Amino acid sequence: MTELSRKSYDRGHQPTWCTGCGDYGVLRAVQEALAALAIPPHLIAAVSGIGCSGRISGYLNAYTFHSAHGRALPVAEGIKRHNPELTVLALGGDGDGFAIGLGHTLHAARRNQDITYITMTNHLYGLTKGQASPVSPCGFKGRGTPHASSHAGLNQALLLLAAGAGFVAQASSGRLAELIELIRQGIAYPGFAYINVFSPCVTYNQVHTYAWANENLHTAAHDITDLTAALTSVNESQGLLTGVLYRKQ
Ligand SMILES: Cc1ncc(C[n+]2csc(CCOP(=O)(O)OP(=O)(O)O)c2C)c(N)n1
Ligand code: SF4
Repeated sequence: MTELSRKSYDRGHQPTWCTGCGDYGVLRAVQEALAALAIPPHLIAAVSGIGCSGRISGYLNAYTFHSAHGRALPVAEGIKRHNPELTVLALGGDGDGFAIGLGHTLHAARRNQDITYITMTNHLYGLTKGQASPVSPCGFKGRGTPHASSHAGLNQALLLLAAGAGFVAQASSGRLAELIELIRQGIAYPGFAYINVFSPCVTYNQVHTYAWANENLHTAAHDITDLTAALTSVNESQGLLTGVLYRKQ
């Protein structure tokens, strides 16, 4: 049997993401995590939504499906239901999963199928050139939102915890080793696993940069088996925590 390495999950297509985009780190981390788990590519299905982040499915060597905007999860759920032996990943942007796809996100967490859902959060709509997303904080000015967002941003981890996700984690795409390990744990978790990655858009977002992530994200220190503790610290930190935030026993 050939040994699996990161390259085993590389389809050989050159990504079209801007130089420095955080999504490169996510692609690399997914490939490394799959290699660490030694899951053969023919036993993996990766489904993405639409957005810059949605291109990730085209770069992975596995069965992949580039679905419609906000619809990665229902496609992933259907695949898992009919092919339970597959390792199923769903991937997309914060707009994909928390604007048009929010209903699917919450219900997928509630249904707790064994799927790993990874969001690449750049706090805006990258593909359509920088409009605010539901995760953009109040006051955020994007190219398509020049008068600033007038609403508070959603706390993604808090929503997923409340909806019943069994595994919730957050990471920065700039910290590769931690990201690989969290994705590895999420895929290995036997239930719905959510990993939110702060993945900077270097072209349209001059606020949520790699430096912003280093300054503002702190490692979670609560008991990750205690849902009440997780809800409290994720709420009080406004979601700016990294590491495993909750793991249902
Ligand atoms: C049904 C539908 N509505 C709107 C669009 C236009 N659209 C394409 S990508 C996108 C948002 C992308 O933002 P996000 O999901 O955060 O991904 P990113 O590009 O930032 O990675 C939108 C609104 C679409 N493709 N399909
Ligand atoms: S526009 Fe932003 S999100 Fe899209 S590829 Fe470029 S840096 Fe990445």
